[in-house]
Amino acid sequence: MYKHLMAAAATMTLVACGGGDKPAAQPATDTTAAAPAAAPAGGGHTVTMEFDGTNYKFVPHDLTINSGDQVIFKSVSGSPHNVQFFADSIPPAAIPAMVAAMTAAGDKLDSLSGPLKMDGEDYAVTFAGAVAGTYKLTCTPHQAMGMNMVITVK
Ligand SMILES: [Cu+2]
Repeated sequence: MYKHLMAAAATMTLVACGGGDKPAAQPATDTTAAAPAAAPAGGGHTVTMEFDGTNYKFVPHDLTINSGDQVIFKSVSGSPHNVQFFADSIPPAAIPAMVAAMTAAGDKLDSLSGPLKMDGEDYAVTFAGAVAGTYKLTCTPHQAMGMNMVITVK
């Protein structure tokens, strides 16, 4: 019985110390965190940008989406990475839509290239108005190392 009391007292002391040492962080009261900033109209997909010790890669390498879906590219290792489409590797009719999508997503290197992202950073591209077809893309810094993928809009 005494041991139980001591354990309980120790636990309470730790809790009390923990609460007193840190500023009170109350995520539950942060109402802005609950509301997504910009919910995509279509479905959402996540592609990670990685270096596995041998290869630089997008995971998955092949992804099929619907027009209007959003793809979030997450840099997880081996950064910097980016997303670059080539005008001759996407449907010609999709070029205006993809230039607009890359512009809407923020700074870019050129009309079909997104900004460099460090590990832990995301880059979201919404395929609004994207016509059906295959969209080949690469990562500019690791293009020579074969870091590429194919998104199929159905
Ligand atoms: Cu890369």
